[in-house]
Amino acid sequence: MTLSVSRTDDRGLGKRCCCLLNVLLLLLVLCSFWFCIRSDRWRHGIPPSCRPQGTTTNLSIASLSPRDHYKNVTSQRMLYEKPDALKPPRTDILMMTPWFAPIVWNGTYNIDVLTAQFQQRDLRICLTVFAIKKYTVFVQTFIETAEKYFMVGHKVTYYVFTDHVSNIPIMELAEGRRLMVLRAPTYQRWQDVSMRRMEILRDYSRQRFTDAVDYLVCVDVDMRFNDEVGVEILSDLFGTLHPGMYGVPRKIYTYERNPQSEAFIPLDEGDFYYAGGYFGGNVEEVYKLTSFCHNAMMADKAKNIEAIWHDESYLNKYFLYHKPTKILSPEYLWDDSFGIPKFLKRRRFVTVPKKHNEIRN
Ligand code: 48C
Repeated sequence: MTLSVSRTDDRGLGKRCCCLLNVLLLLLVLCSFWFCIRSDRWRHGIPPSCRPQGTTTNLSIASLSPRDHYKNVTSQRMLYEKPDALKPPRTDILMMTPWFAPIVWNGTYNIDVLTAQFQQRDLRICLTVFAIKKYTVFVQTFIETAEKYFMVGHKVTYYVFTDHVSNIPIMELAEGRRLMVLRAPTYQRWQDVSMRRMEILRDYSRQRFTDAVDYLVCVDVDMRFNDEVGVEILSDLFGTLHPGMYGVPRKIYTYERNPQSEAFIPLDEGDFYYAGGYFGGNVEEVYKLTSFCHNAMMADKAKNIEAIWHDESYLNKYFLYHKPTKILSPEYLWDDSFGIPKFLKRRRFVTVPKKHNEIRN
């Protein structure tokens, strides 16, 4: 069968092709015009702090506070041992992650140099804890030991979230230190109390901390400070190695393994196992972390799923795909029931012994 196309058909076909081409051209022009409009609106529609790199912002350099000008920090004359480029200060532990985030261990940094740098930035540090129901009993020891060891000499505001404001003791604080007691809702299950911390930290990061805080440090309250914790921990986004999981293969990590859960991590993935009781960073990063964790928990809750270690499971999922810029060693969150291994030169923040079933119910 031959396919014949007559002349009149030829002309008709030619006209149709020409119209089609015109329509396509018009569509192309309209689309590219629309795209230009959209992308411009997208760029100016998001808050300055979230703008992609390289976009023009209306934030004039002069308006940045000294705290923002990290590069304006200078060092003064100081005497200390020269670092040796060929001999690391410690060889018994990992000092740096594969993505160049420092892991903070005693003996691997010079606190005087770091303090001199941070001191010039006049930092406002916020330490947050939740003391809901019976956990108010831990606040006194927590604050007393923080006064002795946590960021001594720097401006620190304690934010204590509680359902019993009257149970929080009035305490004498050093100069430059404040205690804010804020009401927080309570929940029947201790797991919910623990998980809902992410929601409250998200809301405060967005509404209150933005202009009042430079770094957030979010920790468990049933703990006490036992040794110095200084500016060495500060970074845009930091987590802490869990005291029970620092030396095991990734498939042993107690990640959430249910593929239906938002906290799911497969057996062949995972860098470290991070403790739920100690994380922080700048306000924007903590906002993103807490927002992710809360949204993920709510999505699981809607499917009647709760991750194996609650907020800690969602935190680990977040850190897997949003790598922390610094990691604290288990010196910063230790449980003496694990003994004192050789590599553990300092125990800076330790659990307070308690009978879990009594204190939680
Ligand atoms: O404040 C409470 N009250 C509770 O009844 C249960 C948990 N909490 C908060 O969540 C405390 O701030 C706890 O430190 C934290 C959950 N962490 C723990 O219970 C252990 N440190 C694992």
